[in-house]
Amino acid sequence: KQLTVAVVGATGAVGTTMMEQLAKRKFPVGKLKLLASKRSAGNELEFAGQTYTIEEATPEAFKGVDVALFSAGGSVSLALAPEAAKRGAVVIDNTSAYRMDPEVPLVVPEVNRADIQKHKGIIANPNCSTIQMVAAIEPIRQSFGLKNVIVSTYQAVSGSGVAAIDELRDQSIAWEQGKNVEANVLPVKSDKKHFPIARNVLPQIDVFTENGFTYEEMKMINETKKILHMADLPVAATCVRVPVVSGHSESLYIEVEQAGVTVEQLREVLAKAPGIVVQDDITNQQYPMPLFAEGENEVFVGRIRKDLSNDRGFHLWVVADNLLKGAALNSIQIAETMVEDGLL
Ligand code: A2P
Ligand code: 11C
Repeated sequence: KQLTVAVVGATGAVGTTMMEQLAKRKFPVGKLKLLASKRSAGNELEFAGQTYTIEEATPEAFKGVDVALFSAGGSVSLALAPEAAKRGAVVIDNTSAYRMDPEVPLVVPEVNRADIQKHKGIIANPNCSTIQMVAAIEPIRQSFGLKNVIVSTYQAVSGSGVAAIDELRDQSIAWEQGKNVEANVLPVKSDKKHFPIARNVLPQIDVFTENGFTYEEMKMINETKKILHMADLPVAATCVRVPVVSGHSESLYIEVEQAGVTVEQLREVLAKAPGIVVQDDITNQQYPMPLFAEGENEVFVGRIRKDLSNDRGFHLWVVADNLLKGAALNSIQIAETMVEDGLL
């Protein structure tokens, strides 16, 4: 069956990657609608060798759409996802707008595909840094139980959109030319101050919440509990932006329930898990790095070590392409799972 697919935010960093993935993975696209803001309406984009005209995203644009992939920011999703669902489309939303809504499944297919069944028109795609983390810890949880998670992230600028990628490039060129480095986008466009990302790291992703954690950190904490169905799991996160274009890296500390688990057992479980590649051979300096994860579908795990003071504690280094598994690819995998399960 050929489906009518809408991409909302088609001109953005994630929207563009969604279109590439639809073509590359041969998703059964019968008709494609490319939607963006009024500013882009009338412009043209290529998909699978054909030229498409971008339309403004309005409620009426979703008439006849089977599946709508949203990645145009939370306010666009809040305004238009219910309109799309009302018109019979299944919405797969890549923003944070509906993730914690108890009526909306939050899905990483390798981890909790059964949750899709309960959808009422909207399915949420988790935050990029959450997706790669739960993909790596779910197989460990299944085999050995899970007691605790502490994560520090090293996140690429593409997570903050096209403007942040441009800013890293412009600042790098300005520095090389001995010019003044201007900062207007990062850490958060809407916040009071901006700091350079070239030659720097920024310990702020998204704005701060009242408890001292940022929203990005709270997303990792709350989304992980929801996806794993572990409301009481202790999770802590520190999220940091680094001058990398694409590919989020994470230093994870986890504690498992079972005593006496070995590093070798962890490696074996991860090597067999769907969507995971173990790159862990320190004698040959083999470990995951974002530069080499760019363009790849898998979540890469390495530097697996047992904690030196806790028999149940393990350290891992987890890297994935934030625009692929972290966003566009996971959204398309949700749609593919629905086709497989006869839900689309
Ligand atoms: P546009 O290019 O027309 O502004 P990124 O996260 O990479 O910056 O991309 C944001 C995406 O969201 C772009 O495709 C952008 O389209 C789209 N977008 C922004 N505002 C709206 C809006 N009000 N309605 C629909 N799409 C929007
Ligand atoms: C970042 N994780 O790297 C963010 C981007 O909730 O989908 C994705 C924000 C989100 O800046």
